[in-house]
Amino acid sequence: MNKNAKSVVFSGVQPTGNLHLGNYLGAIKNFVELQKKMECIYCVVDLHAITTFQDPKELKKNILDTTAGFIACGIDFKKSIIFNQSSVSGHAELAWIFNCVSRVGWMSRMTQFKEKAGKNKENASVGLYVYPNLMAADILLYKATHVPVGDDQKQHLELARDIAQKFNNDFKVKDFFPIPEPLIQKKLSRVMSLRDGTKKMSKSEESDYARIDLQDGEDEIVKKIKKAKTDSSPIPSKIDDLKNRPEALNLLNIYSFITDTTMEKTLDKMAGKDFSKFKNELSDVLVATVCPIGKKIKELKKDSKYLLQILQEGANKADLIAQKNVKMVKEIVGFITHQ
Ligand code: AQP
Repeated sequence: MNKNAKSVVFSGVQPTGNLHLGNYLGAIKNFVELQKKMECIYCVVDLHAITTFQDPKELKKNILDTTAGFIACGIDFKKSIIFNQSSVSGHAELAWIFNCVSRVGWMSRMTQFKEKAGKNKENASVGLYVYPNLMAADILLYKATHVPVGDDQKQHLELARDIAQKFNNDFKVKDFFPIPEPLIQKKLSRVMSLRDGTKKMSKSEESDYARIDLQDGEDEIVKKIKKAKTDSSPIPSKIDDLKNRPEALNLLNIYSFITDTTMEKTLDKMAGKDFSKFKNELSDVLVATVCPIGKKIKELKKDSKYLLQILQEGANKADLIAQKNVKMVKEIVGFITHQ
């Protein structure tokens, strides 16, 4: 990375449903930490959301709920910029230019498209296919240098790096776009589904029992953890013995991460116990972490005017940076720009 580039953090969350434990531990917790030391821009990525059909009324509600989630988790809108993506036109403009920089071969390697499109690829939206180019535009529109994401977004971020590099090379503008660095939680990069430890916890998973929503109350959390899939063996004493036990590994990982201990220490404490005892302790730490956030989200949701005002102010600030950078990009590309 160019050593002179100013550190700027950008990340986004799709308003496609309720925020869950995976979003929080994998990404948003890191957003909160980063605002202590860097300039941060956090976006509710509604343009990404419509790559799969969203009911318009539901989408509006989800944009506000995600904004409430950001604030309830600890993002300070006075320090960091919070806004919704579609209110800054630079995202769509730069995405088009990147559609022309990015290569079809690069797109066809993206595993998330294959997973989300499923068997019926012909019927997936074109937007879903070029989604990673829009994500590159989101980041590079602000010349962001650091991107906190969950491990599932690593491949998209590599593509953003390739696009930045190709743009700089093609147009001979060395260092114009920084090459953004992913910031992925080392200890817990991917929270897995409570029903299937080989799949990530996700908003779009049909079963509610697959995830802990940040708005779940104590009873729901206890019930979901009780029902979480495990196996019949007791908790082992060695990490290696968790190799073929994805559900057990996931629950122990979540516990270790939230209690800020190493997996070794967790296993020292829990080895030999059966899962029902461990699940009680896991529920306790989850209730203590999640319920205060959920309570705050519910309070904030009552005041949509307040949330709209935060988004409006954030959009104004983001747009100032975006317009300046889009103008420069247009000039580099050879477009005629006007005052
Ligand atoms: N299970 C997860 N573990 C760790 N990190 C996760 N993230 C999402 N799920 C997990 C991270 O959260 C940020 C926001 O993700 P997103 O909502 O914009 O998109 P997504 O990854 O597609 O999330 P979902 O929940 O799976 O949504 P749907 O079901 O709508 O596709 C990202 O940084 C992501 O890595």
